[in-house]
Amino acid sequence: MYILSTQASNFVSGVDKAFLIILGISFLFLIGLTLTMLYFIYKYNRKKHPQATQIKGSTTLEIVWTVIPTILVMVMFYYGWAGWHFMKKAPEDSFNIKVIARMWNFTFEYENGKRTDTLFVPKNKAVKLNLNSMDVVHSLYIPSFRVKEDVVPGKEKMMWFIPQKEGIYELFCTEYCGLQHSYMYNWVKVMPEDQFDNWYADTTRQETTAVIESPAASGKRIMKNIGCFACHTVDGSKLVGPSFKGLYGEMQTVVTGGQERQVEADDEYIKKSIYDPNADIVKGFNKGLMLPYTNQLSEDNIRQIIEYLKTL
Ligand code: HEC
Ligand SMILES: [Cu+2]
Repeated sequence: MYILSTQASNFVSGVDKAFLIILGISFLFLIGLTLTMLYFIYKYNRKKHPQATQIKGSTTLEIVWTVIPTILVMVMFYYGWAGWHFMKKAPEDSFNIKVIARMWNFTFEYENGKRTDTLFVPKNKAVKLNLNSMDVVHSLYIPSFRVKEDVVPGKEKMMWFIPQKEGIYELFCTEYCGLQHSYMYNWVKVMPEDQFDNWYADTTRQETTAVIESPAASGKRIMKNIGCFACHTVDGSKLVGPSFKGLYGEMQTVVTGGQERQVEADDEYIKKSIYDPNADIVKGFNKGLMLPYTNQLSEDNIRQIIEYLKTL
């Protein structure tokens, strides 16, 4: 249960307090109303109380049931507001990270150009996430930090927090955003500040894993991380997009500007399919579903992807 988890961020205590107070008030009412109901069933049942009495209003009662709920609602409002209002303003010296949400993955981009699929953050430092969506409305949720915010295309949104405990926490999309919505599931890794600084300074490693691997293996990992397999398979079955099985080097029928034509699936074609997917549409598939990856994949990445496709 998240309620019992530790103070993973500066917002945990405020949110949990509001939650427990509201839960507590709800429980009091549940118990109080149930007991009153049972008592009335007993007291006013037909045998004991055969003759119904007409009651013509009671000012005292009316005042009581207006004033008490108003106070309770104001108490709930107060604690809710107290826990929430400072979520809306990040400290000036926050560490900025750009979040890019798209169907169906999150990418985190750091100011020095580092780009990852796991959110790495330093402990005890204010972190501000600038939220961007490339397509539809997503919502970024980190339950252990008690933060959640919609990611809306064309709108500047942000969230901030101070991670307070080392560890790995869940992060996911909570706005149903299409077929593979459930793929939008990642991790937040909180590291001590010196360890984070070392990780951050090493810009030679773009990706999250540090293992040495073949270009084809890198290609596969990049595709997995960035979410290509949400729409493409490697076993010949169709999803939203064509399967990659046996694609490399084969002739492919595409529609270019309304004209059908045959092209060889070579390096150029694959690169173009990734940077400008809507130029040539594979016959039998829909235009506009795959978005250009121009800002997210370097030429190196594309080379590694091609190496992987060759193995299929
Ligand atoms: C939202 C779904 C979606 C995602 C995510 C996606 N694609 Fe696509 N892709 C498509 C669709 C649909 C087509 C077919 C229409 C077209 O050609 O644009 C396609 C076509 C392609 C083609 C041409 C395939 C062929 O058979 O000729 C390649 C190559 C490709 N995608 C690579 C990628 C790579 C690499 C990624 C990840 C970086 C990716 N796609 C992510 C939907 C997607
Ligand atoms: Cu989403």
